[in-house]
Amino acid sequence: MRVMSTLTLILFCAIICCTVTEKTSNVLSPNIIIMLMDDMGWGDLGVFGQPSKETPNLDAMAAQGMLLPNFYTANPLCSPSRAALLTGRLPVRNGFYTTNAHARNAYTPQEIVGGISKDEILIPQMLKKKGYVSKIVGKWHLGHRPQYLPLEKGFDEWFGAPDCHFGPYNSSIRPNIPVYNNSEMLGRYYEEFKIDRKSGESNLTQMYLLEGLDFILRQTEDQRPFFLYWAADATHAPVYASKRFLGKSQRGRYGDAVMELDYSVGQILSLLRNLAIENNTFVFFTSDNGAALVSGPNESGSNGPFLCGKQTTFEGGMREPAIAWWPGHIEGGTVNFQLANVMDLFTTSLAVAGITPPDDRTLDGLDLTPVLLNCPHTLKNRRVHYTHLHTLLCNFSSQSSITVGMS
Ligand SMILES: [Ca+2]
Repeated sequence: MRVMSTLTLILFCAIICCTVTEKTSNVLSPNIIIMLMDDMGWGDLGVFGQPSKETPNLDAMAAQGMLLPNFYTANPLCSPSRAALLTGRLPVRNGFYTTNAHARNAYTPQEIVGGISKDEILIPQMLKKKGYVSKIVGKWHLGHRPQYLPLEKGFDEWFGAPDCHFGPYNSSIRPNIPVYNNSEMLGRYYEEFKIDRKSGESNLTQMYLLEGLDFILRQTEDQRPFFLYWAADATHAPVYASKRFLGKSQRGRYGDAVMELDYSVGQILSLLRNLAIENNTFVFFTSDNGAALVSGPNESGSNGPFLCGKQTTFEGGMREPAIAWWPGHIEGGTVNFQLANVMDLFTTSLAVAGITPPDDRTLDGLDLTPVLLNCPHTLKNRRVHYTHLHTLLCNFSSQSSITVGMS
């Protein structure tokens, strides 16, 4: 296995942390980390009221940063949500807008041939203007054919898979989903990358954690600003966790997966502090869509008080847990009820990096930095309307009060 062991990485950290701290003041552009969970619900975090209170690291992240209770996805399904986040554009603009039932672009298992358009501009492509190095760790889901893969869309590194970890499949016509390191296919889920469907045991989250930590370390040592898109998928059915976490949660296997992701978030934030780059790293935590009640009680999370979940445009499908963290810039322990959206992460990331957004297209995301950096400031004049077919339509120019409609 190419992924280094936890002990090796800790030793590695201890050695280089001492050497990089003095250098990091030369890095002016803030690093950006977006942690995107898969099918994690608004109600899965202790800070949002989860009674089990098994997310101490995320709760601490919120205490040190800003909680955004009114944060939404652009579509209650993996692919269009991720496309909207990375392009800053509505699903109906970026081409990822249909549903599982229609499945033209919105969902990309092996049989689907579509993918992200070459004309769409993604966050890492823009960040290159200022010398950022970008890595995606985990699930891509914007097309599995070579021309659609992450390294074709601005990412410099990738460790993860193009699709969901569904399976196992045993057909030569429908093989298991591959796992890549950059452009090299390392193996497949259920084969070289084990997921035990019976026990739920898998080391994938640990691998994704170590890949993220290793990337942060290397870029810090090289004094290069970085963008880490950490897209772990343990809370997507079939949910999984490593042996250390299995059986530990009061909430069953799904809770075990949440606990391991929470632990991983804590490890990443701790590394930023140990490297003394926490004041120069903007971190945002959220999920791609609401908890997947369609996956059944043992493999789905909680949407708190909100109705329904994934694959619906009710609140439970659209509203996401969201925490912004940037010590020294975002005031700790703040809560802002700004109506916000995953598309804002495109515009906000560019603002954090000091990059002008592209002017040759309509962008639907807003720059949230006035909200994040000047709480309790809020942006006005935003309307959000959800319509049928899992499509989010927005009008940001209206002078009307905020309205939220569901169908
Ligand atoms: Ca998802």
